[in-house]
Amino acid sequence: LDGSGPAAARAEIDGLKRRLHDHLRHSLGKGPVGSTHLDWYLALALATRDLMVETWMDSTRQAYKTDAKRVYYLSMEFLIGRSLVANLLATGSLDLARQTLDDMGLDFEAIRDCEPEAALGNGGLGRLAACLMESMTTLGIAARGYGIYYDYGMFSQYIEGGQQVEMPERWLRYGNVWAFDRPDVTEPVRFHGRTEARLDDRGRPRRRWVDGEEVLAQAHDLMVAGHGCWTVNAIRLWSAQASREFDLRRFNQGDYINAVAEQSFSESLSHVLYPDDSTSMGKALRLKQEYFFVAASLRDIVRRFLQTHDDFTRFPNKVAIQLNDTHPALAVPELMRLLVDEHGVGCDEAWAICTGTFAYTNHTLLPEALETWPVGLIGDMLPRHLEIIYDINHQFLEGVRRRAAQPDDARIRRLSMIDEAGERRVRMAHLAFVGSHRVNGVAALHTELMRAGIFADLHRTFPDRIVNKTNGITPRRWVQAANRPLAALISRHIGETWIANLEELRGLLPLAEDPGFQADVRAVKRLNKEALCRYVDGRLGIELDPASLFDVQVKRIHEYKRQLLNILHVVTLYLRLREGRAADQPPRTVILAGKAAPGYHMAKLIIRLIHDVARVVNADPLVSGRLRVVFIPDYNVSVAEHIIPAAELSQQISTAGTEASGTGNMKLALNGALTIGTRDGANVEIGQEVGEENIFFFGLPAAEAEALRHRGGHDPWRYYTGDPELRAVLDMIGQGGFSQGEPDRYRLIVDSLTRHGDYYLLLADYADYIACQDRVGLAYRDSDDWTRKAIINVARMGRFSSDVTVADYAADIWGVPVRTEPG
Ligand code: DL6
Repeated sequence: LDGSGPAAARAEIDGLKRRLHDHLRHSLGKGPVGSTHLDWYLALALATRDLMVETWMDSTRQAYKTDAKRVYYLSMEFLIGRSLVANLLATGSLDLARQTLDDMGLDFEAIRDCEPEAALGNGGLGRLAACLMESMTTLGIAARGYGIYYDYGMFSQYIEGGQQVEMPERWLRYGNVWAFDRPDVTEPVRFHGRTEARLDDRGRPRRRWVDGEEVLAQAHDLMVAGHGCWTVNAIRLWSAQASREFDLRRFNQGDYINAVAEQSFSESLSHVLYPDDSTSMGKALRLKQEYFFVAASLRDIVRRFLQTHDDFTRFPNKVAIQLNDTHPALAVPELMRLLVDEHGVGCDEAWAICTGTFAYTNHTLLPEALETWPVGLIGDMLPRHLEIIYDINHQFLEGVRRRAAQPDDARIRRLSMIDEAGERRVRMAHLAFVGSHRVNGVAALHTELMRAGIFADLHRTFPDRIVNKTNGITPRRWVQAANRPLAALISRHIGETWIANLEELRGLLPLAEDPGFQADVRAVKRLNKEALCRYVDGRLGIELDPASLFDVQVKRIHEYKRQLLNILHVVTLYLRLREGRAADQPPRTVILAGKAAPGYHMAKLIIRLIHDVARVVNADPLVSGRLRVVFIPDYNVSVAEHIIPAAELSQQISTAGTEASGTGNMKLALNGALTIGTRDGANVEIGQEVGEENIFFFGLPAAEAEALRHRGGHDPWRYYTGDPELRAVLDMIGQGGFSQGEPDRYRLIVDSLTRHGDYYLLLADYADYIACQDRVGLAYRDSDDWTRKAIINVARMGRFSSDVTVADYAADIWGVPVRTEPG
């Protein structure tokens, strides 16, 4: 509502009502009588989409008119979440929508919650892709995301008897209002077959890829609105369709059943997202998915380029392609193939075009997550690509040999794109690295560790190639939409422009000492905590105390993220409370949420332990009112939007050197939670921004953790025997204190710590962590000072806006301008 008087407001409300009724009738074929919340959701989403389409067309026209350099973001995952509120905000129509629905006697929240979750990602990597797309659009970049239109995104997590059960989620069952399906935009993608020699039209020897089978990739365009809706871009997602030609042949042979079966086999390619972000699962279907979306996207990109250019020399000036991790690394040999085999470009020129175009982001140092594929598998599925990989590897290693002062075979073996130890495998990170002009880490520490660790040899060979681009988060979704009360309070004091220029939050710094502002910030937090209490009560029937300290750890469940360390603290506190040894600690509610990969036994056991501990603690009258534990099931973007605004303590406690960056750490601090964390990932930079006195650091730093773990010397048994409190905690868990009737249920967990090396160093960090948690508890009791620290955290989080991250990529990697003003 623009505030230009009640009559104008009335007219706007009536206008939206008309548009809603119009969509209900003409787009959905329904009348208002008997319409469900879902119908109204669809009508409202369609009306909002209408507001975005014109801008989208304008943005596209503008990009063509100015021949703008395009940025293409290739990612297997886009963890978008719901889009209605984000798009209502971007188009400036959230308040109008609320008021109109109110006026019609409809419940905005219930309608909003009908939107299926676009959970096309596992966690950090996919959510980063969504934040970066929004920021690229806000900054007026002619960007396009490319990925897969999975029928089944991330599974839904149910808890039965304290254990995770996975259920597939058909998020497209009502269609998808935000996507335009493009049956007219399809790209053929070939698999298998063979290669052969040929002569091109100028008589030069060439190779080509023939035979095999074809699958069609069909485009679906998801609109992404930037802040203020000055620009709209699209994420083009591909679904697999059986190729018609292929079917016809089989039909004509009378083999109807098998033709149909083949068809659904081809289409199964885009059925499901692999639900694991920490191991490379080495399944042929996954490799097929990777090539499928890469091949379709590159054809699309090349075709668009050729609409306005007639030779490839300017390709790197007009096209930047960012590889989100190694999953799209086949783009390197695929672009070489397109240029050399299909467009007749010479090999050297093609290679210069490739390296000028690609850049690669690394998201993990965990060895088990680094992708390698058996040479045999690639050779069978993508025979031409294997030849090209061999060629570029040969050229690359020859160059290294030529430049080397003396031969060093060990170094050559380490640099090679082919791992020759055991079964020969293609190292996708090496392929992506060598094929790119820039390779980036996602936090300063992570980038440093890349240079010193997994990429040390490549870094010596290309000393300028690795750069840092610390992750960021979009403040539109993570404050403006998720935390309306905080956004309104901030805007009352410093105006509204901080939403597009997050550094302006520094304007809050003088208010950190102001008791009135502190009281307002506390009131906002209390409101959000009460909302979370209602949400938890509604979903789980568990009552939480909004006056207690809300201590939050929400993220994928993984041993390196150390949810188990959190539980060791909970049990320590529990035992102390029972024995009357924690009188100075405030009441605390420990909130956890996260999914475990379906095949990750230890992570699932940790979820079960959390539930068992919660059951015992929450039922014990001796600690009633002092400690509560709750696990909120089915963590996803929308659940995060409920939890994060209510959090007061943010647990970021991974073993130093294991979490590449983290982005939950940024979301929580931006919403006024104080961090308890290790010096890992972006925690380090958050600490530098907010000041050591406003964050709770503990534990071994990365270098010491590495030394302890790899040069020996970590003796977990010594900690177990030397610390009676730790011993009591582990004994209680290991001897059935939380699993009566099955005392050995958690033996595996306890043994992994005490007897099997404690790989993630929980016992080494335990004492420091507990002492740090004690300090947190005491600090929380001084609520003025706690709030002051929380305000400082919010005020100094500006540099973690994904706008800042994108501006940095734009200047340093893509070479495109960004817009700071609308228009
Ligand atoms: O860069 C986004 C995000 C980081 O913030 C997390 O620290 C990191 O764990 C995550 N990585 C992945 C899986 N990586 N792979 N492959 O999600 O990326």
